[in-house]
Amino acid sequence: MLLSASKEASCRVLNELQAVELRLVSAKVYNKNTKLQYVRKYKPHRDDVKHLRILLHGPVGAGKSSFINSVESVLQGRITGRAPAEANTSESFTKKYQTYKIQKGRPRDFYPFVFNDTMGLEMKEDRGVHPGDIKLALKGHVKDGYTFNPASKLSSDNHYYNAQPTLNDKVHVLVCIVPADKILLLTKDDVKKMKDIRETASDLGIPQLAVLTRIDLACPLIKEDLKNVYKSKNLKEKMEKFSQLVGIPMNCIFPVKNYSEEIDVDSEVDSLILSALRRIISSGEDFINDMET
Ligand SMILES: Nc1nc2c(ncn2[C@@H]2O[C@H](COP(=O)(O)OP(=O)(O)OP(=O)(O)O)[C@@H](O)[C@H]2O)c(=O)[nH]1
Ligand SMILES: [Mg+2]
Repeated sequence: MLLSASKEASCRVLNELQAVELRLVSAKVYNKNTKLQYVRKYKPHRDDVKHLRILLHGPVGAGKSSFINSVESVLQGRITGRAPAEANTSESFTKKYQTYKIQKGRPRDFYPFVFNDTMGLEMKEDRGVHPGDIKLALKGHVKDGYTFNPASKLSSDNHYYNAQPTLNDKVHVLVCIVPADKILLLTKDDVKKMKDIRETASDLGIPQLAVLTRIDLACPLIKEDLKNVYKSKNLKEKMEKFSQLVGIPMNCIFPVKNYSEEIDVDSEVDSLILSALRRIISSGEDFINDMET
């Protein structure tokens, strides 16, 4: 009799626990769907803006190209890979300035935001993107297909120089992509280059955010389970360190795990990418609404 009463009690506790777990899972799904809906429904308020232009910059191998592929994978619900990404290169794999659009539904129907992929920042004089080119890109002066030349910035007589950029050619959000596992390896010069680009963006009033990639490689707890992202002290310390170095506030730094080796999309991976994307879009939208022309 006693035994069955305690059995009943433990069954009740188990059921309650399952109910709590179910509520947590549905809250998470709801949260992810809310972010997804925001992105799906987004349309620039201004009629003269066809799309938000999001410029990615950051160290070599940080995951810039992978981030574009990851956003596309989240929005298409399957792993895609148009922006070539490369494992283990000491030299930047991306050489060309390229705009990436993401298909929304039918062919030629695209999301009203585009990404510009750039070559990685590298300190050696003759390697890596010239910071002057990033500054020109911010103002819309660089045309698609331009091959970065680390030795010198794009000159105004070059075929790829856009002398009269429209509102759609200009950059509306600058995103610094940084690898969480290499924050401690950033040199003074790396930081100086990033700050310098940031200052130019600030002068133009362009909002700036940071995406911290490779969080799975930076913290074993996160590698074990991505749900640990907000529990990881290790990651928090790295975010704080980066925030101090470059001057980007903590609430403008988004940790993500890019799709790198997965063959299927995953809800936890999607959720972090969508948090970053939603904020990128809302910052860009605020900026274009404040712009005069
Ligand atoms: N595990 C893991 N690997 C990642 C992540 N993001 C990127 N990678 C890997 O890191 C490597 C470099 O990624 P890319 O996307 O090519 O980096 P990039 O910034 O475009 O590099 P460059 O074009 O060479 O400047 C690739 O092998 C990616 O698969 C991540 O979040 N987690
Ligand atoms: Mg790249």
